[in-house]
Amino acid sequence: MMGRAQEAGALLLQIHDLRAWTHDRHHVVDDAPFGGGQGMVMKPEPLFAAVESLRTDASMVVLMTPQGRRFDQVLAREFSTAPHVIIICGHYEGIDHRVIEHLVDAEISIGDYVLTNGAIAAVVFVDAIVRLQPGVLGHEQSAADDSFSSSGLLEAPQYTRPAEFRGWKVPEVLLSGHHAEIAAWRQREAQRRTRENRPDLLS
Ligand code: JFT
Repeated sequence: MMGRAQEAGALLLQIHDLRAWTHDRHHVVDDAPFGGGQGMVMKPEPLFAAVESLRTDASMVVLMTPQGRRFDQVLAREFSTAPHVIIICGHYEGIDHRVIEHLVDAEISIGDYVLTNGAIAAVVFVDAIVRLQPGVLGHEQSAADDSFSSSGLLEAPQYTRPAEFRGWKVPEVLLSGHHAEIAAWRQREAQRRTRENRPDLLS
């Protein structure tokens, strides 16, 4: 989808190697944490140099981090209108906090589980934003998003042919052609599914 989006001129994705903004022989971007502790921390100098050389007046600087605000469709919509987003995605235990205090506009986490690096989270973040760019997806997108964000419910189950598979039948109402009954069935099933899988969406 990213390829299609770029061909359509909907956006431009550029990937940068932080080591390009180092000056030492070994292009070091990490160091041991002050105060001791496990693992390595990303040094501030290459990150400041990289972001300060890439940003414009219109840039939003995002840091993917497990300590960030939880990413959701509301945030995806917000970022989809930003003219320029710089995403910092490291792969050490953390980042020097001065980067967060003085360089980053938003700390974002894609969810409450632990990944090995921020680039994996960045792929999720970018995908959710790219599909919201005008001209990237057809009309199928807005309808699907609206049903999620405005009804606040999960989608009802869907079926396609055959009407019977291994003895398992598609619910009769979906074959009936009664649009009002189908709508009522989908509403009930959406509520049932939401109660079972995502009770947090109901409270
Ligand atoms: C993990 C991350 C997100 C998000 C950025 C950077 C290094 C590895 C790590 C592992 C354990 C504790 C850091 C990152 C994420 C998420 C994002 C980094 N690591 N601290 N993990 N889980 N949901 N977004 Cl830089």
